[in-house]
This record gives sequence, C-alpha cells and structure tokens, in this order.
Amino acid sequence: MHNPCRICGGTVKGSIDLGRHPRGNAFPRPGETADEFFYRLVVGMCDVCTMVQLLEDIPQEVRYHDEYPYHASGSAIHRRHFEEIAQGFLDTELTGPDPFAVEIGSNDGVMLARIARAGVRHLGVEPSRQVAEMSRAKGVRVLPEFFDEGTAERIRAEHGPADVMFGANVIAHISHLASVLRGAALLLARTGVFVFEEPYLGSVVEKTAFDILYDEHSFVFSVRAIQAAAERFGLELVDARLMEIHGGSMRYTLAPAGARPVSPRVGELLEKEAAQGLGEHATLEEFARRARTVRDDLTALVRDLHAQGKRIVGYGAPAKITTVTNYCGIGPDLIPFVCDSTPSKQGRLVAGTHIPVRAPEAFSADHPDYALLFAWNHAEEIMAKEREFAERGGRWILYVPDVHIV
Ligand code: DWN
Ligand code: ZN
Repeated sequence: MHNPCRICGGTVKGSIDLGRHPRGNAFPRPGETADEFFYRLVVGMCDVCTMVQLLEDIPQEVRYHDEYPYHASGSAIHRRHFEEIAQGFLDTELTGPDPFAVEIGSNDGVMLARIARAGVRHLGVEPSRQVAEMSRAKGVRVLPEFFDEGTAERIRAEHGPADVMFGANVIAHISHLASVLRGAALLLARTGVFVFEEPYLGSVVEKTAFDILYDEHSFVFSVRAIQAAAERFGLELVDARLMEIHGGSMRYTLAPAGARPVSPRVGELLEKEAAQGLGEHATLEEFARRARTVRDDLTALVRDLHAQGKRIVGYGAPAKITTVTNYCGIGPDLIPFVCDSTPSKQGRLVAGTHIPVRAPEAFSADHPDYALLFAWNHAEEIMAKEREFAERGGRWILYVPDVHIV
C-alpha cells in the first residue's frame, strides 16, 4: 500500500498493517453495533520528509462528532499538567498590553479556563459540541469549528494576531496539517509561539506502544518531521521537550522563521532520533514485528488465565483499547467488562469487540483476580487509587513495553 505524503507529496509506504479497525473513540451504545464503521489501519513513513502517517484517512466530521467522549480533564495528573502550561504562558508569553491566546481543540477547557480566570483574551477552537459546552461553563470562549487557514484568517481579522497558539493531542489528529501550519503562520504575531504536544514517535517505537495507532492519529510526529514541515510553511522549530504524559509526548514550539533563537535541545533530539533509526522504514517494520509478539503473548496469557478459571476485567477505556482489543481479538468472552471513570463512556461498548464499559464502582464492588490495564499511561494514578485491589491479592496485567504481570 502506497500513498502521497500529506505534507510534501513524497511517497508513503505502509510499513505497519494492523488490519481492519473501528474508530477508537466510537464507543457505540448496545444495539447500535449493526453498522459499525471499519477502516484498514495501516501506518507508514514518507520517504522524503519522514512524516509518519495513516494511509487511510477518516473524515474529521465522523471522528469529532457532537458526542466526542474524551474529556481532557479526566485525570488529576492531566488537570495539573494543563494548569501548569496555562500558568507558564501567563508568566512568559502573555505579558504584553492586551495578549491573545488561541487553543486548537480546546476540549472541555481544562487549559483555557486558567487563562480565562486571569482575564486574558482567548479563544478555543473546538468542533465537538458537548465538550465545547463543558468549557463554556468554565468561562471559556469557544468557536465551534475545525481549525484551518480559513479559520485562522477570520480569527486574525476579528481578534488580531495571536501571542500564543496551543494544541494538545490534537495537531497530530488533523489530516489537513499543511493548512493548519499555513494558518498558524497567518495568525501568529511576529513575536508569537505555536506550542503543541503530541504522542512522540520515539517513545511509541521504544515502548512498542502500537495501541497509540488509531483513526484519530493521522500522524505520529518526530522532531525531524516537524522541523521539516514547519520550514515548508514559513515557521521554525525553536524548541522541543520530551514529557512523560500519554506514555511519552513531545512538546514542540514553533515560531515565525528567524524570530527566535533555536534551543540546543532541537539538535540533540535530532541526533538521538538518527541513532534510534526513526527516519528509516526498517525501524517501523521491526516495530510491526514486535507488535505481533505483544499481541501473541497477550492473547496467550489472557486465554490461559481464563482457562484456569481466573476472572480478568479491564481497567480504563482509552481510545487505545479499541486498537489493542481488536488487534488481539479480545472480547467480552475473555474480559466481561472494562471500567472507566468517564461518564460518557459508561453504559457503552468498546467499538468492534463490544466489551461493556462500566463505572469504576463495578471494579471495587467485586474485585477480579486480574485487571488488564488499558490506561497504562495512567498506571501510577490508577494503581494508587486501587491500592486495595493489590492488597487483596489482585494482579495487574500490562502489555507495554511487553506483556508482564505486576
Ligand atoms: O490523542 C488523544 C490522546 C493522546 O488522548 C486522543 N485521541 C484521546 C486520548 O487518548 P486516550 O483515550 O488513549 O487517553 P487516555 O488519557 O489514556 O485515557 C484514559 C482513560 O482512562 C480515560 O477514559 C479515563 C480513564 N481513567 C480511569 O478510568 N480512571 C483514567 C484515570 C486516570 C483513572 O483513574
Ligand atoms: Zn513527506
């Protein structure tokens, strides 16, 4: 399978083929599974600019519908993370006479609420109605649209240039990334910055985190690919920092070309990426082989425990659960339910495999023998919350970076 690159037109060769999958965040209601949408989950790298991308693109209106169920403020660690980001902007970038901040995909307003409380001009650009309403309730101003260069032009005409543009776990979701970058170049003040953080290819490869691959992640960014993409649209990558959040994300800072000094971190990370072979097809092919091993090991373990009469339930229903359960063929026969703290996911089913999602009380009311941790990036927070489970002899099953029991 080959496609033209969405950024530079080069050739993208499909190196990772995980087969047919439903949408990661579909979470259908029972009785709504008859005509689920499936696509072929194939990921590859551009042979010119090295951007890693999905070969089949799912229309954005299908993905970010009115009932988009993911709430960015669903974890205490995430809430703190986004409040710190907002405070950082208030302290360093939003200090001029009448500063203006724009967030692309502002979700439930977890970041912008802090900026709104400080009385700073801001605008969230968020097409999913329910989460946009949640942010309005926090005093956040929202434009209910998808961001592209047309939106950028209109925002600039109405509000003037932006001192800060921000996006978290959203920029890599936008298949018209070229238009987003053109829009950023249009909307940013000469002294402004465009900061975004997204799951990092280096961490995904290092951890064999194949479950980060699903319809929403049109791209998996690397420093090298972002530097090249920024350059094409009059922007420059001036900083990049690796963070633990979401199992390994990179925070990129772009500025108008030549406007800011470039941090030495950028060069250091580029060297590290070259040593890791991140720009090579062979690295993705090796990743695909390791993903198959994880699948075989996890399926064997779950089947074996089930055959021994052990009760296993799932913990956390992140979008990632859709990839891993569909890829491994794990359904309600092996895992009767998965618990998740997000009210909009409870009472629904994991797309494709139809494992029911229940409230966390279902877990604590009747502790199983094993809990398969799908929200592995929140392991610390969840294991601390569910200490009693382990104290009573319960064991956690993890599959990142390989299958193991703790
Ligand atoms: O790009 C995206 C990223 C990176 O975030 C989005 N497309 C959506 C989202 O992906 P995800 O769904 O994999 O995100 P999380 O944060 O790993 O999801 C964690 C899930 O676990 C949530 O549904 C909430 C749940 N949870 C829980 O039930 N109890 C989380 C915590 C911390 C808990 O204590
Ligand atoms: Zn390319």
